[in-house]
Amino acid sequence: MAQILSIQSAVAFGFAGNSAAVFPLRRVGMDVWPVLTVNFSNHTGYGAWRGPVVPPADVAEVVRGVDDRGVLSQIDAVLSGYQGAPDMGRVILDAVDLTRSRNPSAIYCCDPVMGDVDRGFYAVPGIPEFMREHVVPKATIMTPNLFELEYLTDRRTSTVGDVLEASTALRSRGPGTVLVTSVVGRDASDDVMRMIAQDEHETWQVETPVIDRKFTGSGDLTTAMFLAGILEHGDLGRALAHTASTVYSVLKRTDELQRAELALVQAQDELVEPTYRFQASRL
Ligand code: PXL
Repeated sequence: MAQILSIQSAVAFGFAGNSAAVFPLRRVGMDVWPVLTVNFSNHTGYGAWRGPVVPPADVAEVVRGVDDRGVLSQIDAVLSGYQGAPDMGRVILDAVDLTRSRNPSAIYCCDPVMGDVDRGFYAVPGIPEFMREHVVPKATIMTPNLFELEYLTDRRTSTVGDVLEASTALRSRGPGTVLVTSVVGRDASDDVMRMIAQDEHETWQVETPVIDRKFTGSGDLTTAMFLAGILEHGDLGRALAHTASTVYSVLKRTDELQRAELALVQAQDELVEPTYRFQASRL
């Protein structure tokens, strides 16, 4: 069973960060050890929230305590998402270094959570810059949405070809595998949402119908499912297709139930046997 050290936010109400990733990862058979970067009442998309950012030194202490148990060598992947504070990035990279010193084959999967086309940047200042300069070179897998990809590579994209070039540019700076999410059809029909996955050997694309509403936490769920697929069998096209199928099926169910937050509990079986199945095509 793969073991994942997942350093992300936690919310009491709703599903974002670790609160959107931990249960799905466990539901598909991954052994997750959550480390919390913030302990908020709810995700920040509500515009108001309460609760602390965990001081980065305290996050480091938790990781150090796990290391004291002598178990970091069992970790297959470090996963990071919403960071909360600019100096959290350094603590996370230190956790990656420590984990790799215990298990040199551990991978680092980074969702560079900083913004999206609808909200612009929502990460606090300093985080995007740190991601671009220091995190990109260390990551094994990165899962930017289109907005984040454009920032990280300092490129604008309008066609799928542009996205592929930007993804290649990102890969050349560090992460061997890149998953680009929220690629909306600008050069094809507008009612399609694409994800594109690329590594040194292959590029795959999958298309799903657009559901006309926003789902906070869907990116966190997407990264978690993609990482699970890569850890489980390592097949890029299969991981991409399964990610699209499970995430779309959960979102569809969430929409049908008219829930404000992801219907992760109600739709948990979709994570294993998705109702809607999409094939990935090789580009
Ligand atoms: O889905 C990204 C995310 C994670 N964690 C927290 C957030 C958000 C996005 O708003 O607020 C706390």
